[in-house]
Amino acid sequence: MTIARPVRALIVAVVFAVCLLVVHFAGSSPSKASVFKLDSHERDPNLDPTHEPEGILRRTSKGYLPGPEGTERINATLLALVRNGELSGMLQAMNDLERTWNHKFNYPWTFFNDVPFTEEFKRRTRAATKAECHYEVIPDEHWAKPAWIDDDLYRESVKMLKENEIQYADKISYHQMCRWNSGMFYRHPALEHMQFYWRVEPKVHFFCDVDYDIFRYMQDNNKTYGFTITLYDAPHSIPTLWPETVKFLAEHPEHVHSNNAMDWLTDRVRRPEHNANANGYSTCHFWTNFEIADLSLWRSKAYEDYFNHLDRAGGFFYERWGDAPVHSIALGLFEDKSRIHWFRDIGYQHIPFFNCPNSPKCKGCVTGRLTDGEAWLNREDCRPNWFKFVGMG
Ligand SMILES: Nc1nc2c(ncn2[C@@H]2O[C@H](COP(=O)(O)OP(=O)(O)O)[C@@H](O)[C@H]2O)c(=O)[nH]1
Ligand SMILES: *[C@@H]1O[C@H](CO)[C@@H](O)[C@H](O)[C@H]1NC(C)=O
Ligand SMILES: *[C@@H]1O[C@H](CO)[C@@H](O)[C@H](O)[C@H]1NC(C)=O
Ligand SMILES: [Mg+2]
Repeated sequence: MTIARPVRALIVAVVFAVCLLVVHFAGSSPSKASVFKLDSHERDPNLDPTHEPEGILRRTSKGYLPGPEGTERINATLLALVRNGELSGMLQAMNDLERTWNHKFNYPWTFFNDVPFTEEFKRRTRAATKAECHYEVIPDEHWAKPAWIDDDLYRESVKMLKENEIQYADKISYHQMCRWNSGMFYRHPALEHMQFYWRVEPKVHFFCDVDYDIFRYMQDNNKTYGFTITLYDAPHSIPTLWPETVKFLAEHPEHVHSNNAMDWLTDRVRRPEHNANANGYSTCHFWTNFEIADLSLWRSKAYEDYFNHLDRAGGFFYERWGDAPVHSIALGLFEDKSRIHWFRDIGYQHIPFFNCPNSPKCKGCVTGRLTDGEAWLNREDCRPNWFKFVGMG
């Protein structure tokens, strides 16, 4: 059989292209994780149409219809704690996520508030999606300051936190919010049958079209936690969090996972502006305003014991323990680190930080740029530490 010359040329070109692809993807293997830099603009394999990992893409047209009867959806929800006064910021965040992802999958939204949502809030958020919306009031026993918190000690502590310039230290609702996000939200009856959630805050942005079912990806790949950005925390907001954790571990060594990320948690970092770490904890944490997680993490015996220990110690009020360091420490100690996934392909911003992949599917952010704020903010990024100890999985 003879092959016409243009066809031969085509075959040569295809072989050449395949070789290039092989070289490209061999070059982006996890072994290069330790040299990750923010300016390395690798194409994200999950966003690349020529390289969609088998099994994660289910672009069925009938399986994700809106409403309770969706056949392909698993038990998962988009979850937002939000105030009535943040309606416009919530609509903006919803519009971004609906446009880039959820209009293809129609996962329900569940909104939480410590007071009832207004009719206007419900009407306008309902109008922003084809998916179901649920509006839930947080029961007082999940939100109120616990009885064992001493008011005088709280007031004295706030003074000290303010001297150390800890933002929101004097806002009791901020402490309540951090505690609720740490150890309460998953106890709400509205989440009883849910397996996964994706946390969304008002005013955040999403930049990239993502064509696969993120929740199914978590399930199919045995992942329990997904993040986009990790940052260092202000050590003065959590001085006794790690010492309390060490006490807890002495009482409950059985909860520590054999494939833990302890070396990541205790990494000795050098940051001139924050003179080292928080009494043994590096302060590197998953930035939880973005969080995709399996609720069974928080419903586990390990986490229940840990949260109760922390809650009794009082640091959600006497200090300003955030749900980000609390979740991060728990994940680093009690979870198999290989089940934690960096969603490099989800373009995301919560002021003042971005996760911006290199892909034509992203619009509105600058590839690889961490912040459009002041230059020192770039030093807050600690993703390279995660990649160093755990890899890019
Ligand atoms: N309903 C309600 N939501 C709150 C309250 N405080 C904070 N939030 C929500 O909790 C999230 C984090 O609060 P935010 O002010 O963004 O804190 P920051 O991101 O740490 O600056 C946002 O989704 C807020 O809407 C509160 O008192 N009531
Ligand atoms: C999913 O939710 C339904 C009720 O909405 C429940 O019957 C079912 O058991 C749930 N599945 C899982 C795996 O939790
Ligand atoms: C998922 O991960 C857990 C924890 O490491 C492990 O025990 C389990 O075997 C894994 N399951 C699959 C299907 O790989
Ligand atoms: Mg916020």
